[in-house]
Amino acid sequence: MKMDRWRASARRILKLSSRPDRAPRSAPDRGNPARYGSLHCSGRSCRGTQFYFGHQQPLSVHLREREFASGASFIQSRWFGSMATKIQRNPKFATINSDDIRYFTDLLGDKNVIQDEDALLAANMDWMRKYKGSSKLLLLPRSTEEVSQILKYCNSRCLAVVPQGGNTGLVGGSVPVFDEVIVNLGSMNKVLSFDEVSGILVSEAGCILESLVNFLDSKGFIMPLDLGAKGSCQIGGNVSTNAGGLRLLRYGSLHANVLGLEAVLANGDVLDMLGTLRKDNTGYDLKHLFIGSEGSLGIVTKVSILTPPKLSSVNVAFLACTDYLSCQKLLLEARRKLGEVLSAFEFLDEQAMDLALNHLEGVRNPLPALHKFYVLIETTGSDERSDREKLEAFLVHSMEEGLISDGVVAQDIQQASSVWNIREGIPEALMKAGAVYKYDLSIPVEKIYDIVEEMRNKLGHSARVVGYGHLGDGNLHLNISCPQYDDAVLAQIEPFVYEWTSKHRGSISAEHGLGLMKADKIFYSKSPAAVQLMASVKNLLDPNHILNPYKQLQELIEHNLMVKSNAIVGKWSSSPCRYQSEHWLSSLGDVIQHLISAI
Ligand code: FAD
Ligand code: 2HG
Ligand code: ZN
Repeated sequence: MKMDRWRASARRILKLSSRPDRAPRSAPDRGNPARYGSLHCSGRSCRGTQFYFGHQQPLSVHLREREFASGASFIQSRWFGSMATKIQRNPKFATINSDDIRYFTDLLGDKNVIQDEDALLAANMDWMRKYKGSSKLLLLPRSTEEVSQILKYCNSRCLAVVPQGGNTGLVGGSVPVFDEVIVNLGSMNKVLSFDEVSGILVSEAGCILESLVNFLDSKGFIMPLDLGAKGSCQIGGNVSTNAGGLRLLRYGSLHANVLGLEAVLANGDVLDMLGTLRKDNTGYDLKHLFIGSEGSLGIVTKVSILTPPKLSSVNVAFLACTDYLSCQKLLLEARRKLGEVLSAFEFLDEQAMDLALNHLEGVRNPLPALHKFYVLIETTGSDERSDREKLEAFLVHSMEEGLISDGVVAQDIQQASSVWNIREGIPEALMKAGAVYKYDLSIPVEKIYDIVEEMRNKLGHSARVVGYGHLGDGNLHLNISCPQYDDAVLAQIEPFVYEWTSKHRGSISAEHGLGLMKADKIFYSKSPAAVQLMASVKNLLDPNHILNPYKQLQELIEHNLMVKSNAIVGKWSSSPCRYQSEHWLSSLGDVIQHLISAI
């Protein structure tokens, strides 16, 4: 019976000692359109996700073009958006002229100054095909000095700039809103040094994450960060979004692993913080400002990162649970019983599994039936026998306690990969299923699934509500999938989802950032005083606000500040959360005053 089945499975646990790193999920053939070549890795390192969908309908180009021609943009249109905010182009920004092109061509050479429409199309549009800008210029610098010259020039001309990495961001931060100059770091892709004793890697910001993974693999190390977009995202983009991913549970966030970085400020100054020390308490640790600042404070050009050694034994289990409470208890049990070998604890619900099975090529259910919840557990350690025994004991105990209703343990690297493919493929499956409203929430673990259920009750049959994510980190990916975008559905989701999260002391952005999607939502998760200080930092480092305009808190600074902030504060005061403090409420006027006077 089930118990026997488990025991049988547990006996068959296979160590993956010879190839501990799982193979990246193979990229489906998406009829890759023309794209600026330097951003592609080649050969083996390209097996991770590459983000083009041959099957997708092209954007409704005529509509888009009309919108952009009118000078105002529905940032997210009815079909591609999650809010109907209309943002006007800021007239203070200059538009590109022939002198500018001449300057950039002299600086970078013809082939690194891209004006070709096809190449620009890819750079103007995000991975979800939800946000589309109308930039006429893509620059591909090859050195810090070139980045510095670009920014110095743009600052002097008041040309707005969007720093871009692999363009895999999920909040619209990596693409222009209007005609901002795109500065893509893809040509700055060299590993600069690797210390095999300390495991400290120094690289340029444009290195694709998977290329670094492959480089380190040959040295017996791994990256402390792993995510489904590894085949395209760049380390500079990862740092700028403070990407979390699948290993955060074990190795911590990039704030813990990035030892130093080099960044170019808006005025072209190069800030050298490229330390390689584990400990350095001399003054403020300024690199942290750039980790997660989404291109709003400077362009990250080099990164120094602490990498852990590759361990010899990896096990992957895919388990079924009958309810969410069992997933929670299983997490507690995994922490207790697997302790230091636990390297991932991911969960997905039945809806997520159904999407993966129906939309991903070559994915099949490793279990004979469908279940309400699934948990993917990975252990990574150095003692094969003891790791195996630990996992076995954990599985048997969890089965006896009724926490698991079924499950499998990968017998080899292929099986481990195919289980990981299910989890990593969910964003792609969602894209294939139609329109999707994405929310990336930090919520106390015991409450995580409540929002999924509440949303389901609210939306009824009008949409499919999908819950999955990094349960070990308290990070839910709430996705609402519909055949097409519909403002009526959106009105039921927002602001409810943000208010709910704020009420439960969560964060409205666990790991994806604010970008354009949540440019005016920061107050749901941060106090006015904190936002005020952020605005001061922004004003100090980028006084002309040329870096990534309309995104993050800049939208608050530049547009409709009073109205939006007051509206949000109204919501705070009606929710029993920490933002109810009268002091904060009364200080908002000062915040606004300060922000306005700072412009
Ligand atoms: P981009 O998308 O190009 O840019 C993201 C932001 O960083 C933008 O605001 C941009 O302006 C800024 N930026 C980029 N490069 C620089 C630079 N050098 N200097 C300054 N600013 C810069 N995210 C997670 O956190 N965890 C996940 O598990 C995860 N899984 C994903 C799975 C899939 C399939 C996809 C498509 C995305 C996933 N993401 C995940 C989101 C995304 O991959 C990450 O945010 C990633 O870190 C973005 O890197 P990028 O190089 O693509 O940056
Ligand atoms: C993941 O964990 C990514 O797969 C994407 O962060 C999350 O699609 C999403 O909502
Ligand atoms: Zn994630």
